[in-house]
Amino acid sequence: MGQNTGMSFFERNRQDISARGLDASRLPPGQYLTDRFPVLHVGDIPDYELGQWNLNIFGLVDRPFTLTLDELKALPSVSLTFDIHCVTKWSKFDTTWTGVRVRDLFEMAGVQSEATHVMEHAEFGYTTNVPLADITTDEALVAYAFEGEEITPEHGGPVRIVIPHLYFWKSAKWLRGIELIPKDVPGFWERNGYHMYADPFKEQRFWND
Ligand SMILES: Nc1nc2c(c(=O)[nH]1)N[C@H]1C(S)=C(S)[C@@H](COP(=O)(O)O)O[C@H]1N2
Ligand SMILES: [Mo]
Repeated sequence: MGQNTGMSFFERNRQDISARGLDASRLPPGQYLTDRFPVLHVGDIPDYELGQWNLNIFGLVDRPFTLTLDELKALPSVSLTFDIHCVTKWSKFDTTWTGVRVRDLFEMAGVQSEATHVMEHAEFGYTTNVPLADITTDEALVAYAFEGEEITPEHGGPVRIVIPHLYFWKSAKWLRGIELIPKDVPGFWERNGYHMYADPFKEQRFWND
């Protein structure tokens, strides 16, 4: 063994990051940096007709509401740049997303005091659970643009969630609803062995991590 340098793909990748003048501590343990943008999901990509998509904010809120895409885009928006980390071990630095802060939508809805978590609901029944505190950060967005362009269908367009500080399965593509709930309930991957919280810097990939 050890004919080569002895360095693994992951070690070499981490060294390349420093060689490029980037801060390698941005890369969580067990991850590698890619410049590509892999496409990852279960099932089909929805094919929306114009005007068909909408978003429901519901559950433990005083004023549940539904937004069309035009209504969402008319709300105050921000463009933010951050790193994303998929549990299948790829990370991508400096991705820029435009959208509405989730907490601004929640302010419109009036979140009730019993709400502690949310369930994100996406097309075809994909769900993922997140604590309320983690989806109401400065960075958590209901995003409708990536790098200044509409989000392509394979990356979750017209609208997806982006929560950069958790593994990327917590960022539902083809978002259709955000439900405020009174306790933590597992979503799709969480019922199938994936971690309830999913902090990439703690490598919370699976149930017992
Ligand atoms: N609706 C939906 N959203 C999803 C998924 C999915 O299967 N369905 N996969 C998740 C996973 S595991 C990842 S890594 C990211 C991938 O996003 P991307 O294809 O834009 O890279 O989407 C997340 N959001
Ligand atoms: Mo993922």
